[in-house]
Amino acid sequence: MKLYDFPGPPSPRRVRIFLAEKGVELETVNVNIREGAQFADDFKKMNPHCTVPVLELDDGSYISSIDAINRYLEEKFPEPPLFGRNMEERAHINDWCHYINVNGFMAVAESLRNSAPFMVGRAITGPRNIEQIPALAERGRERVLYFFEDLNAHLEGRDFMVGDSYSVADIGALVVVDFATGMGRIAMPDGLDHLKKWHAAVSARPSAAAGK
Ligand SMILES: N[C@@H](CCC(=O)N[C@@H](CS)C(=O)NCC(=O)O)C(=O)O
Repeated sequence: MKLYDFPGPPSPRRVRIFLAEKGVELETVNVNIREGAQFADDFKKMNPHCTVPVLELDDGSYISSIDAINRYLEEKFPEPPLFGRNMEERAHINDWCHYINVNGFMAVAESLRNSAPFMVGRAITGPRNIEQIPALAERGRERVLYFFEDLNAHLEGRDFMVGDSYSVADIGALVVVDFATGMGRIAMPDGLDHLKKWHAAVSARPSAAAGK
C-alpha cells in the first residue's frame, strides 16, 4: 500500500488520524496541491477526481474517497476497531459520519471555497474550474454554526460521538471542527460547553497531531 497525501487540508488528515489510532505507518508520497500537483497527468491516471488523499491498494489499484480508504484500512488492521464493535454501534457511527460529512464538512467547504481569494474559479474540487457564488459562502457559514449547535446538543453527557469508545465519527467531527475554526475562519460561539469539552479531549489524543 502507498498513501498519496498532503499535510494541512482536512481530507488527508482524516486518514492520517485513522492510521495513527491504529499505530500503522504507510509509505507516503507528498502531492503538493498548493502547487497544482493534483492536476499532473500521472496523478490524474491514479485519481481522475484530482484530490488527495489517494490510497494505492495491494493489488496496484487506487481509491480516493475517505470512507472507502478508512474502511479498507479497518479490514486490513482491525484493532482497535474504529467503525464500531457491534452492529448497533456500526449503524450509529455510519449515521453520524453521514451527518458530519453532509452538514459539517460540506458546509465548511461551501463557505471557504466560495469566498477565499485563493479559490477563485475553484469552488468545487476536481478537474473542472467552477466559479464561486458568494451567497453560498454566507449560507455555508450559517450551516456551520448550526452544525456546532447540533454537535453540542448531541455531546451533552458523552465522552465520544458514539458509545463509550473513540471512532471514525470522532475523527470526522474533530477534523471538521478544526477545518471550520482554522482554514474556514468560523469561530466556535461561546457557550457550547459540551462541544468544547469533547473537542479538548479528542485534541489531546496523540493522533490529533497527525496530518496537521
Ligand atoms: N474524496 C474525498 C475528498 C477529497 C478532497 O476534497 N480533498 C481536497 C483536500 S481536503 C483536495 O484534494 N483538494 C484539491 C483541490 O482543491 O484542487 C472524500 O471522500 O471526501
